[in-house]
Amino acid sequence: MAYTAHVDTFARDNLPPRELWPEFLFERPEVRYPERVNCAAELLDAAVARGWGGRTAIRAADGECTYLQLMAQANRIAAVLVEDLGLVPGNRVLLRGPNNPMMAACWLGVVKAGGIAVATMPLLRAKELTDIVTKAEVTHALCDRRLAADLEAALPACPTLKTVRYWYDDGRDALDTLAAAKSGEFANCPTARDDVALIAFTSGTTGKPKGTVHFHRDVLAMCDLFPRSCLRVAADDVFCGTPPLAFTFGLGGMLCFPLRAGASTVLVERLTPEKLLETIEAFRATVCITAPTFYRQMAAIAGRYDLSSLTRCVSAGEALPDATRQAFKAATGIEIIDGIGSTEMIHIFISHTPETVRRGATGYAVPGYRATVLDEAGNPCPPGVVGRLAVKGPTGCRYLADERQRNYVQNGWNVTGDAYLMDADGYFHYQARTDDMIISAGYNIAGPEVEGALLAHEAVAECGVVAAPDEERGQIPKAYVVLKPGYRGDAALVKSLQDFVKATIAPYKYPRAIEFVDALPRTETGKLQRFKLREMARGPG
Ligand code: 3UK
Repeated sequence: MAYTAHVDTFARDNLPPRELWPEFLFERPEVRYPERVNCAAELLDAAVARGWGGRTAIRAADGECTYLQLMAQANRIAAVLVEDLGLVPGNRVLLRGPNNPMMAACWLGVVKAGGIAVATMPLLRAKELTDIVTKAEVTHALCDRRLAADLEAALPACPTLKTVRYWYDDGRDALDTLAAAKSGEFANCPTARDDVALIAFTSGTTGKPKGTVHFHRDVLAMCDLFPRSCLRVAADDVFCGTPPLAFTFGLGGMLCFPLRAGASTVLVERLTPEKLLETIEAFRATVCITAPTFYRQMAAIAGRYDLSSLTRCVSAGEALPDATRQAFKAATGIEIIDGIGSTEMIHIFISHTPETVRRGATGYAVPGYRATVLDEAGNPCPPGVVGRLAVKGPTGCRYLADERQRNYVQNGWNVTGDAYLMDADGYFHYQARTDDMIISAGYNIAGPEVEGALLAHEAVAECGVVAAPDEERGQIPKAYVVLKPGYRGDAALVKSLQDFVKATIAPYKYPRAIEFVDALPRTETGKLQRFKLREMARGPG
């Protein structure tokens, strides 16, 4: 039996059977970690030991804190969990809050104490919280006081969850009060590199949420590959952006990547494109992390802000249309770094540097990962042929007690559910989600390609293209279009948009139906909710 620091073995006991794990690659020296390692201690105590204690770790509207202060606060929270709240290593701790310094300190504190962080997004409601608590048998919860209502509403249906404490609260039992009584010193739980550090739930649109299990080594691996080879983080970087810490895109980009490099992160709640631009200007941020829709909206107004500090931008969560890349470059001079990641893989596995960008491609396999495109039989497709994207590397999919493990992991490959083609130079070109392909009169049409064409039209602010049922063709591509200010959605504009698409891509792909809308349905992480558009396209009944 391998060494573990976990006393509560629930998470380990509910890992998929070994034969259903993906193949892991630990060839690169960066991802060879000692057998005992605590990733939160690596991000804080090791940083302080390196002499970074006085550097700024977190910046926020109401002040900033150094690495030393953040470590002390995480230590106090860890001490509260272990000494006051009875946490034993391996217990699952629900975290619920927007991106703010306490949310970050709580994540680090839980992991230092050997707990398993189960972070949840602010918009989740009682029903969704109940599903997560039940599935992960969560025992403790730390929650921002302002988000108490939905958690309280979930509690009666959550028998395993016995201990809840609130932060940004001055009550006698509040986390802040309990933490203030602690010294700021804590003996980190000596976790194994293969002990579970977090369970991240997917923001899937159908079925029960899936819990993806990640080890201490996985957190370090996400920090040591993409951020070094593609983003090239430096110690004086100032990060800012939108993805929630509860989304692994945000956990990495908004917290772990900067800490791993001695850099700092700006944590701001509820950002809009305007507020993100203000934040970049006010904090002189050097790195921006957000989703394609934000870049598109920011491009239109970027001229009003001083963005001279900004040097790198990362886009992930959904495909970055080339029209958005070009608009943002024209407005700011910055070549966005696109990257595809997933909750299952924890972070980005295909990307590029600003210099190695290729228009229309997501990039190449991040060093440390291998990627391929598989046909229906599971064999690699030749270059130029569309198939299913498959990857392997030092991180990979392990669902918590879930039958769907067999869908994501096939023959050792992580199969992400995306249709891609690889070109002769090893660049990967996104087509669509495998199950989102529009099949019209026998032709396969990828909605994102039609969207890419529409986005280059001067009248289009945003759009989404999905399958609408059609008597004759089975399905047709239907576009939902948000217009820029000053344009009117009439029949003439429909015709002009259709002609525009026909002149840009293969004419059979043009949107045979177009509907103008005020906004598109999106998730908290900026993803277009295509299933909602498909429901609209099916019409009532
Ligand atoms: C899609 C992309 C094209 C793709 C994520 C970075 O998005 C993240 O995780 P999720 O589990 O979704 C994964 C799916 O989203 N996708 C993400 N990025 C891109 N499609 N181009 C992209 N650049 O369908 C993928 O399978 O929510 C992203 C880091 C961590 C993450 N968890």
